[in-house]
Amino acid sequence: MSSFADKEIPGVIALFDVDGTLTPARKEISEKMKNTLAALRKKIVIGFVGGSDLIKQKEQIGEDVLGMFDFCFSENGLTAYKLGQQLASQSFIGYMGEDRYNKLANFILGYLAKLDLPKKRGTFIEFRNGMINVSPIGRNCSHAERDEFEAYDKIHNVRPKMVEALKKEFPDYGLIFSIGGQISFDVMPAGWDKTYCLRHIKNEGFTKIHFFGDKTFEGGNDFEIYTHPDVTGHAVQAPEDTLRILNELFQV
Ligand code: M1P
Repeated sequence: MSSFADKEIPGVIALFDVDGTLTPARKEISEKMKNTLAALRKKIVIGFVGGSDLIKQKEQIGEDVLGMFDFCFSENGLTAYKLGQQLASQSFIGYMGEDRYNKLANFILGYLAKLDLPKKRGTFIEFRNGMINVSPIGRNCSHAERDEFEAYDKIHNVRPKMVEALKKEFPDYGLIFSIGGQISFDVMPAGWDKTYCLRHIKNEGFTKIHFFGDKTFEGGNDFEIYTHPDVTGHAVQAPEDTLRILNELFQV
C-alpha cells in the first residue's frame, strides 16, 4: 500500500519553495500558513524544497518541520526526508574532491579579500552537504545589514560580477551558480538545482506535481523546477499569493 493512501485526493503532491513563498525572506512562517498547510496535508501530499539548509528551515518553519511535511527537501533535495526518515543522497565535497574544492575556496576568499564593500561581516563561505553558499558581506550580518547589502547589490551587481569571475576561472568544474536570496549565491554541480528533489519522488506514482515559488524567472533558483515538463508551476510574489492559489485549487 502507498505511504499516502490516507490522502483525500490521491496521486497529487504540492512542493513549496520556502523564502518568499511559505515565509517572508529568512523570516518566520505565519500561523495562517501553518494552518493552511496542515489542512492541505489531509487532502494531498505536501513537501518543501528550499535552497537553504535544514537548520535555517527549522528556524523559519519550526523545530518540528520534519513532522509538518510528507517530504522535506533541504539544499534542493541534497538533504531529503520522507515522513521524517532521511533518504540517501550525494555530497558536494564527494563530487568536487578536496583538491578542486581547495582551489575554488582559495579563489573565492582571494576575490573577496580584494573586494571593497561598505560593510563586511563574517562567514563568507558556508559549507553545506549539497552545495556551498558564498556571501560577499558574510552570512552573520544582521537583518538590517542584509537589507542594506541587497539594495547595494542591486546598484553595484557585486554578486553577478563575482559569479562571472568564477565561471571564467573554473569553466571545466561543471558547476552552476544561483542567486536565490538577498546576500549570497549558491554553488553546486550542474543538475543539482531544485529539480534534484524530483529524483526522490519519481517512484511514488504522482500524476500531478505542483510547485510554488517566487524566483521562477530565468536565473532564479526556482526556474528549473518551475519549467520542468513534469511539473505544474505556480509563480508567487509573496506567501499571501501562495495562500490564495491554494484556496482556489484545494479550498483550504
Ligand atoms: O532560499 C533561498 C536562499 O536563501 C538564503 O539566501 P540569502 O541568505 O542570500 O538570503 C540562502 O540560504 C541560500 O542558500 C538560499 O538559496
